[in-house]
Amino acid sequence: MFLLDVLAIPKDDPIAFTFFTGYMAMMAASVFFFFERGSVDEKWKISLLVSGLITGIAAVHYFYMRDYYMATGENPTALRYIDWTLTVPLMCVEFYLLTKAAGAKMSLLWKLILASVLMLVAGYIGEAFNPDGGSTSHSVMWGVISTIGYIYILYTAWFGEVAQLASNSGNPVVERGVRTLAWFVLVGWAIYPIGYMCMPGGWLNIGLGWESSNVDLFYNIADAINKIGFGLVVYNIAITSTATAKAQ
Ligand SMILES: *C/C=C(C)/C=C/C=C(C)/C=C/C1=C(C)CCCC1(C)C
Repeated sequence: MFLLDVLAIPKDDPIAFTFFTGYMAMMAASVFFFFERGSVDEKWKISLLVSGLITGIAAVHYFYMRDYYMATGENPTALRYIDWTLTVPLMCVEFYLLTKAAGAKMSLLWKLILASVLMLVAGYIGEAFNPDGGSTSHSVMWGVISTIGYIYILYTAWFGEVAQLASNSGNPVVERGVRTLAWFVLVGWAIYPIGYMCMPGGWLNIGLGWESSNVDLFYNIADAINKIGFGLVVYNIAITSTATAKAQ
């Protein structure tokens, strides 16, 4: 039964397909980031470790989420939010580590983590406690509260402390890298609220007349872009800075 399900993945079920490929991609990315720690300067090793932890934590959750989805056909909402509760704060740690040399304080990290917690707790209530059949008012209310946390992170990355520290760092590699990460937060992270609106009762679900939920399709694609992409940007900053330092 399970084997047949797995064999049927590519042709019948795009959501299952993305759970399967998401799992493999996250695992491969972790191996890459862990091994590449050996190619960068000492001070960048911790950033690559965090990149590998983000994709590694996601890989383990994808392993379980895929099985949960295959067995029940339902969204693995709790596993999804446990994953994000661990990985989004680690992405905040990446911002902190990149701007630390320019003077970032622990308070910056805590503010970003607090905003992530608001964003994720509200999102979880919006999804997990959405009444059967889907309530539009419930999902909109908690979606709006969640968006406050998201906008705070977005603002900090583009105009607030993170952006200011990066531009004061005097390191063009860090400045450009942090700007690229800010683009990920603006464009890549925006896929999540779009996915959220695909749940029963959500605006897109109603607007497009979908019978079922396509939430996981959006979340899986967004996770691959954001977790692996974010890690690759950090890797690029580390490897470029290492090469520049060696040339001097
Ligand atoms: C690796 C996981 C990441 C980067 C997850 C990011 C998640 C978000 C940016 C979620 C945002 C949401 C809103 C802005 C409103 C609706 C509820 C959420 C939680 C889907």
